[in-house]
Amino acid sequence: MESVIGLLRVRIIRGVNLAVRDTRGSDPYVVLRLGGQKLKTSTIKNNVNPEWNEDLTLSVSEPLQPIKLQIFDKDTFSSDDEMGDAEFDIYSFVDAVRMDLTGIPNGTIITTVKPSRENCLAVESPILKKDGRVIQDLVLRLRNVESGEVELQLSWNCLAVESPIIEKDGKVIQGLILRLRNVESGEVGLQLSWVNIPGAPDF
Ligand SMILES: [Ca+2]
Ligand SMILES: [Ca+2]
Repeated sequence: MESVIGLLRVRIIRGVNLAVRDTRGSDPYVVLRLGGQKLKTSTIKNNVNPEWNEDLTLSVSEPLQPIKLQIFDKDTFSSDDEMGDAEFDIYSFVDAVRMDLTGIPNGTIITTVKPSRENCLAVESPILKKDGRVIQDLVLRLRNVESGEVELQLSWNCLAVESPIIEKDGKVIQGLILRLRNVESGEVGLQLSWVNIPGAPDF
């Protein structure tokens, strides 16, 4: 039985020295997979050192599974070319998220994941407290390709419990309980709903 424990924000920062899959460059985009979820970034044209700075949000369940990353070269008249892949786990990150970090100053490194044969890390990956939250910086070395690294940053959102989106009385409603940051305790419950304004354009 799976249970959702939170939402993981994966910031895809940049790719470095990615493989060439066209005559000159490549048009790279990143695909992330976790369980049945699949998310992708936009495509950056003709650049093997692309800067995406895009956030992709995955719903994380236990038992924890590894997150798979692939890069492709977008092609118009043929199927997209593979530019390597990598995977990473979030055990240490989730452990850090669950710690009580009250009183720990911003900038403190909570733990560091070291590169090994079992992971795709190119360099040591610090997990630290920053702006009252836990983040992890990762540099992944791509496999199954001649070159390329990808830089990512993980962070956890503030949901204290699962946030269901439901339909009630013909309206879509989302209930949220937010855990407050930068303070020793406190949660706030909110409910979002949508109101249609007569005469507003449909979208
Ligand atoms: Ca190509
Ligand atoms: Ca291409």
